[in-house]
Amino acid sequence: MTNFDGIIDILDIVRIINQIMGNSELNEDEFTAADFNADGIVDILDIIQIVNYILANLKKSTTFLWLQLLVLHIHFRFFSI
Ligand SMILES: [Ca+2]
Repeated sequence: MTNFDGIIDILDIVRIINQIMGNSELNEDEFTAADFNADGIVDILDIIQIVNYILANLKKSTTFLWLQLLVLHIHFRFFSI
């Protein structure tokens, strides 16, 4: 489970996105933590599951709205032609 600072939050997602986009590298422990579904790959599916995990713990807040925008952005970035 993502545990860069002991809390799963937006910063973890940003770091994973940077890893996927090739902007930064996760170390071995971070990679293991980021591989949320434990399939040996850190990708968009892990981000979606992490976001869902966060949303399960957050309902109404500005963070929730921020995450919705982030998810829309991710979908556009990865799934648009
Ligand atoms: Ca994975």
